[in-house]
Amino acid sequence: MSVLGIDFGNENCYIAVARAGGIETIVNEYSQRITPSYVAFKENSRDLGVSAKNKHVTNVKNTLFGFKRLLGRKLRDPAVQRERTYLTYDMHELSNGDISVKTPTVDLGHYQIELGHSPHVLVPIALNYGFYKADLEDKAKNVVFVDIGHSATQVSACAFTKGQLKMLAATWDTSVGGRDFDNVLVRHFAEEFCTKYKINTMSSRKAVMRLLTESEKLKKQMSVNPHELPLNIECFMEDKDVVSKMTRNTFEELTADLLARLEETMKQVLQEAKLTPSDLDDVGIVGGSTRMPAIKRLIRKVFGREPSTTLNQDEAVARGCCLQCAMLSPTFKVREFSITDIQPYPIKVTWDASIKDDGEMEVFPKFHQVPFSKILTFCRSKPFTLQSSYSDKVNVSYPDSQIGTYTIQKVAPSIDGECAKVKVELKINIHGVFSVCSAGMVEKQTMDEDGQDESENLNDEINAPPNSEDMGFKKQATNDEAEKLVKHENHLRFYVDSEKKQPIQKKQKKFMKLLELPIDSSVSQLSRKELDDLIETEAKMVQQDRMEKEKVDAKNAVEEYVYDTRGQLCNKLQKFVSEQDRIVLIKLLEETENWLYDEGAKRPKKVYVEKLTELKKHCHPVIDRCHEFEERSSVIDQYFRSL
Ligand code: ATP
Ligand code: MG
Ligand code: K
Repeated sequence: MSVLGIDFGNENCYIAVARAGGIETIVNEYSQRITPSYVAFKENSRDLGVSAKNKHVTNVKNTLFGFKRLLGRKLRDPAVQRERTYLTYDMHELSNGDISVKTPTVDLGHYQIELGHSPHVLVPIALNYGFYKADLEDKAKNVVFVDIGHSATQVSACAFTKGQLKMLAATWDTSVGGRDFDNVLVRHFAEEFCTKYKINTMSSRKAVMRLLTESEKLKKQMSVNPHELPLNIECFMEDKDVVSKMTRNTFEELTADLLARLEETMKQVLQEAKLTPSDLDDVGIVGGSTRMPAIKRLIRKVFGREPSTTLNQDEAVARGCCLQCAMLSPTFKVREFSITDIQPYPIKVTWDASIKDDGEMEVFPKFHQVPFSKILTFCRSKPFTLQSSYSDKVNVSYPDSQIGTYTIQKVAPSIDGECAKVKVELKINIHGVFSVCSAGMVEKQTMDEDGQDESENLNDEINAPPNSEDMGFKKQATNDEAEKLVKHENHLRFYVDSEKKQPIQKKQKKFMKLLELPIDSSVSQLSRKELDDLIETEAKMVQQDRMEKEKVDAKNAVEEYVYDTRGQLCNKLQKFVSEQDRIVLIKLLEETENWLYDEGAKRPKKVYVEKLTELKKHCHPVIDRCHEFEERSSVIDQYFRSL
């Protein structure tokens, strides 16, 4: 079993794997650790990563990129409309509002993902930081992490103690990333070219793309060089070459409002975590854009210290994810390191309100510790429905604040006709995903002390499971004894009557048994079937990509053989073939070359394999004679040298 960590960035992906010796970032087919998050669709196959990005300009409409920020959103979502300005492919609306992109290979509908967990990406970074730190003590060390990538910015504050990481607060701004700095340059130069060369850059998609590429290059150069740097693009538009220049100072002036927004996000994290710069022990930076000197300066200004270089700026996320995964995996034995995350958005549940009951409750306030579960008790005599949603609509960056609907089934009145007590467990798991995970109906039972061994577990000291909280009754209860939860190893849940103050020697014990109830959950996510269909589509495309690659390889092999053998026939093979045969062979090779460019350009793999076999049949006798001669000479050579 492999353990992987993937940093799926808006612009770049990194993948780390756990090996016996530790965690390693793996390389792509170009031996690079960085792989662009690009997929290009062609008629029969796809290009992924580097080759897709390199050919973007020539395959504008069918090259998909920047799709991370579209995940889980409908086409009409304002955030998607904002993204459109960065993209070069067309998006369409499916009947359910989902985004679809038409490509030659396949119609890609359905981008979907769990809502709003982007800040959680900071946990792996922090883990990757703290896990290897030898100087953690009982006294907490406070560390801020800043991740500024291509499309967004995230900042978090954590407290580290020995073997423990606790998230304190997180802030983020999905509207400032490296690409926004590039776009400031694009707009600036486009304006300049308009007056200087009378060309309208924005009217040509290709021109914008070229200017964007050059602007990003210039931005990176400015990170290391404060002096005036040139921008040259030959044959930019209307056969005109364009030239311009910029200094780091000018660039920082032009991007002042982006920098101000970043400063705000950084300051906010201190407020939320109730920390001052003097409480901090370190500041870690990740993401490509934190290489900008202006951003390093901002960090010094807000946090009062030099950003540290402990983390691998580009690979920290993938490596941290991999480490976290290794901890969860039974295959790897990893030193214990406890992680407490926080829930970025407050979550509430609502239900059919009844008398003296407002029908809603915020169960997980903003920055509540995660993982965590809470128990609500309802008094009901028939099935009922709960709804969960994000309660702070303004700050959740999704138009739909709904999370899910959960119907607690098989609820029936108790034997004495009263409504039954139903315990519902609400949970946010280690991945930050909310669910109504279990429900149970309390049944009264009596049992003889000596008759049952389960009673051993029902001692007076009842421990609630870690990371959980009983929220008590959510409706005026007819029978309002307080109850405590006991969780047995086998997941059966029992409730003990807390009135049971009598000595333990009592002959008969009255206690409650919890009868598990089925929950019908509907959350906005792909159904199993939809997911399986997508997996199947992907498997087909992988298969097709492989077949296409084999075909191209087979064709290249023919082409290579033609060039190689023809070259040799005019060279070292010449003396091993009669002139008459040589002319015939060269003609055969030339015909094959023409065929490759003409009717042989697009044939199945089999045809190329057969073609190569055919060529070899004709040419190999000559090549074999040559080899034989060479071998013989080498043996004779060696013999003479050994004398
Ligand atoms: P996101 O985290 O938003 O999903 P990402 O993880 O794909 O995006 P990164 O790979 O962290 O993004 O960073 C890419 C960004 O960093 C690009 O905008 C790139 O221009 C910028 N960048 C990389 N190197 C430098 C540099 N030397 N100076 C300035 N910016 C840089
Ligand atoms: Mg990133
Ligand atoms: K493990």
